[in-house]
Amino acid sequence: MDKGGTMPLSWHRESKPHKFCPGCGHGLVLKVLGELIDEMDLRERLLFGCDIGCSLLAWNFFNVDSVQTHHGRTTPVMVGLKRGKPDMVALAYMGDGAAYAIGSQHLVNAAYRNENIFILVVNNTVYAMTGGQMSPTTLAGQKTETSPYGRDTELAGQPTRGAEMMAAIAAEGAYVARGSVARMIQLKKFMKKALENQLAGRGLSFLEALSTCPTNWRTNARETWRFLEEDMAAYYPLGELSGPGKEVRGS
Ligand SMILES: Cc1ncc(C[n+]2csc(CCOP(=O)(O)OP(=O)(O)O)c2C)c(N)n1
Ligand code: SF4
Ligand SMILES: [Mg+2]
Repeated sequence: MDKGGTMPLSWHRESKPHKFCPGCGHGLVLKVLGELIDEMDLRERLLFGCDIGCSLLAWNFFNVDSVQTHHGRTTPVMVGLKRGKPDMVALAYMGDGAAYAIGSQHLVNAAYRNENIFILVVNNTVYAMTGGQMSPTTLAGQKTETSPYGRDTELAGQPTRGAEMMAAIAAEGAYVARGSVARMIQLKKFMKKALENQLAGRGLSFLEALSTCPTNWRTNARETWRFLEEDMAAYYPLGELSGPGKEVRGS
């Protein structure tokens, strides 16, 4: 601030208001990422790939090189960019629908090949951008636009535990964790370790962030947070699943 209390002009040029709904978790995940871009001096090195879904609202949010692709294809696009530009830090940012439905083959192949990229999945249990349809991570019994009586696991199967799937495939050196926007300090620690893993050239880094979508959940603030902290965290335990010095699950 200058003495008159106004912001320097450069701040106005470099920051933008976000476009997420009030109470959305995407903004919290990106806040952590933004802090780490500055703290780890990544602004000139980061390749930010975002997917289709509400994640794409971040495509001009950071002053870094960015690219947007469709439904989980952000993973192979970032693999290609990283192979071509190994000194850059490649981040594929996507939702649960993109990652675990149409893009799941790319996750599996990236894990088997231990690609040296960072995949960050924001799990809000729905296809949010298109109006809140059931996604692979919709909880058993959870009501959505396409499961108005609640997810029937006899018909739709059990919700996908993506971090567990990735940890089961992950090679030596891969980093796999699950955090939550309800635990910002832990989320930042996990995200930093994921970025450090790539910088050390150890291979795949995968972080799932449990997140909120009050617009499609149709929840007030109290029920939004309760669903995140109780229902989601019970089925999707927080912690590190793979990697050096991992924290005990559920901590
Ligand atoms: C091939 C293809 N199928 C479907 C769509 C429609 N579509 C756009 S965003 C979206 C939902 C994305 O959900 P998710 O990945 O969980 O991200 P969120 O919006 O929840 O953050 C869908 C189904 C599309 N754009 N392309
Ligand atoms: S629809 Fe849901 S995920 Fe998308 S911006 Fe709104 S609250 Fe966030
Ligand atoms: Mg989603």
